[in-house]
Amino acid sequence: MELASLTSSLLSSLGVAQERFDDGGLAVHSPIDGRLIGRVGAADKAATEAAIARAHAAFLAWRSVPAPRRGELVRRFGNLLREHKTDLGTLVTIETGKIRQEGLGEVQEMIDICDFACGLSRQLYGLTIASERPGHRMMEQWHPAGVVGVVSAFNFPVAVWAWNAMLAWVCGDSVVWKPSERTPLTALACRALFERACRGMAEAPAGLLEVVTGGREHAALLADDSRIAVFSATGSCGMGRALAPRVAARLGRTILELGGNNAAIVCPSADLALTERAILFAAAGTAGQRCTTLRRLFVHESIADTLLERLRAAWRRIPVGSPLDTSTLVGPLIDSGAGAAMDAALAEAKAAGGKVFGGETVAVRGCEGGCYRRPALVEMPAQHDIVRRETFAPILYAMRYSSLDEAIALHNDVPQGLASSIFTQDLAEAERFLSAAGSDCGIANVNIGPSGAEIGGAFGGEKDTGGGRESGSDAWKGYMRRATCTINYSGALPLAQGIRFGL
Ligand code: UN1
Repeated sequence: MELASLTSSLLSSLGVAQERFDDGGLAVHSPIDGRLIGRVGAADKAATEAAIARAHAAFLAWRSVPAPRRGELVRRFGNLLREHKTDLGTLVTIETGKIRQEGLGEVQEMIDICDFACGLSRQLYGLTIASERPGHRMMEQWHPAGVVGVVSAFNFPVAVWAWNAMLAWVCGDSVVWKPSERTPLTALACRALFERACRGMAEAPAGLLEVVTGGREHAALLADDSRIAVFSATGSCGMGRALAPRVAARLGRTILELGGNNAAIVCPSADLALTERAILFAAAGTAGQRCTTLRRLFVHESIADTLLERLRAAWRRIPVGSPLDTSTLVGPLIDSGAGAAMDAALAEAKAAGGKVFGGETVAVRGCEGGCYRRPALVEMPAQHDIVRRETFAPILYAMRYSSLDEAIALHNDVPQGLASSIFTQDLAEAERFLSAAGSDCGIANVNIGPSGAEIGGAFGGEKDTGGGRESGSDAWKGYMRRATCTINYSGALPLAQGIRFGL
């Protein structure tokens, strides 16, 4: 079946009305073959502001609905995702080019965060604090923050939105979502499922989810609007640098999940078979288009020849092709611009003395308009500038090291600080890597690659990655406001710090 008609039948079965995806100013192309799969309407400034106003009105009602009832809405949405996992997963594959396994995995990640958020809706706990004054009690309360603006990227078009939206809803917030302009169709599908979840739940006001389709200027409208209490954005460091100051100018709150330049250190004692498989998934999976993709490899000099030879053999065999074909492991890049960026990075690496293996264009029959590249493995003599920058493509730079201190120093010597890993059987090495003087990233793993995190942990990173935390652990606190409350039941008025003040 043609991708356009497959897309249209998937959207219909997910409940999206035809006129929403076949008659708008924003053209959507599948990276699989570059052909048109839909046209959605782009919101103008007035429509964006009206969407924020509707979301704000929804927040005013939703904040007073008991949190476990808010969790019930998220539970219903999760059940619809279970029911439609295959259709939505296939749509993710068509719109982003990620392989079927990963498209399904993305929807599973949404289901997981629904379960997590539903449980959380009964656990939004605050502390009680011992007061220094007699007859006084202190406590913390967590209250809904307001409207959460979510700007999401093409590579995880629905899961990363879900991390934000599910927490926002159980926390009593409403959501205005600006999806990537390359992936608005999956956003429309999520909205249709969410509207179904809301039906039959009287407490759920209209406006809990507003989808604003468009480009950077729409993200800027959200950044500038003081009705957006929390601005959560995923994308490049450049995007974060452009938008964060706008939110800061109005003293708003941001949750930023920006670029990564993730590494693995492979120590002499590493289990090489396991390490090889982990590197393959982390570096070549999702065609190198995860923010957690493995981009730098530091291999101990004593095992470098062996490991690099094994990796080259694996790289040679990676099936590159249509992501709809179940034997494919690496699908297309998002567009030809991404292909050009990959070519430019490889040329720069070569000029700096890198030995490039792979990286060539792959012709895929029936997918001539897609941008397919074999993943590249580049052995670098040193951590050159090109290695320190994030190129959103499947390029793995490998370097040799002789001492762990040197490897950790090189590991941390990049602007980004998202995900990291070490492969070792030596407990002391693993602990050093995880210690305060080890990896400086928000995610640090042992004998697992840097990508493919579970939703239960807080997700995000340091330095140019932006410092935000989303998803599990206590990331929910970023979506609420904390009130410190002191109650005096003493009948007297002792002042804190023993201050005497009175006539
Ligand atoms: C991203 O690429 O923006 O840890 C998110 C992972 C996924 C999420 C990636 N769970 O690789």
